[in-house]
Amino acid sequence: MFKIYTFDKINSTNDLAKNYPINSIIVAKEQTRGRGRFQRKWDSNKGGLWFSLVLKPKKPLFHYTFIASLAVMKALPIKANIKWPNDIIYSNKKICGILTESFSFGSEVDKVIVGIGVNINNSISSALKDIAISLKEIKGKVYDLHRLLNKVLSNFQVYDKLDYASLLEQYKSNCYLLGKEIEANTINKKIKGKAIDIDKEGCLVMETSKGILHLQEGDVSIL
Ligand code: BT5
Repeated sequence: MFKIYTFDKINSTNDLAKNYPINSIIVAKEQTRGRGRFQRKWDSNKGGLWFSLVLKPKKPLFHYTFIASLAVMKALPIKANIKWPNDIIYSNKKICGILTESFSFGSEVDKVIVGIGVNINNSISSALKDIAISLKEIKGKVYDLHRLLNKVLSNFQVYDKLDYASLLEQYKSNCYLLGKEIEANTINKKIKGKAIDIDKEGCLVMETSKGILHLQEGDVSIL
């Protein structure tokens, strides 16, 4: 039911996706302006899997990030974990990042764009070596991007059908932060504490010296 459009080199699949109908998949072999959250740069040279899904908004945005996280994690032939809110991690390094956005032309949100970037056969720049990893680096071989894409898309459809309670349960049981001492960097503060749960609104629940805290956004590292 998805229609796949592939491009050689574009700015960002999330940007191009805005102009495409619901159920389109925009794939780029290379992105010149791949984006992360807060307009951060996402390295997207050849060999990686860079794509966006155009979906009809049916649920809160963060549900799509949870669905995509599980879909990618289960499609990879390695034991990867989810790192709240939008990463897939292998041996403490990021192999995938997800950027979920909504677009409206009138007063209502009419498209959800789920952007997924997975390091597969691409080389990791020296600046990111300590925090990023590719599947090729882990397994020592090259993978078929089209096959992996299809696997992610079919997994996505499976997780999309789950009710939210089951989705959250699956997400939590694969989220490696839970039970660990962490430091969270949010837009305006740094917080240390123990990650204990993810609540119904998708917030990370932390136990801190000042009490229980529900974090809506942030970058988290394990202490
Ligand atoms: C993300 O942001 O992790 C979301 C990345 C989404 C990328 C996809 S690719 C297809 C679609 N089109 C787009 O333009 N974007 C989406 P965030 O959590 O803010 O993480 C960004 C940070 O990850 C950067 O500041 C770097 O530290 C690091 N980073 C950049 N490129 C990376 C890469 N290829 N692999 C791992 N880490 C990377």
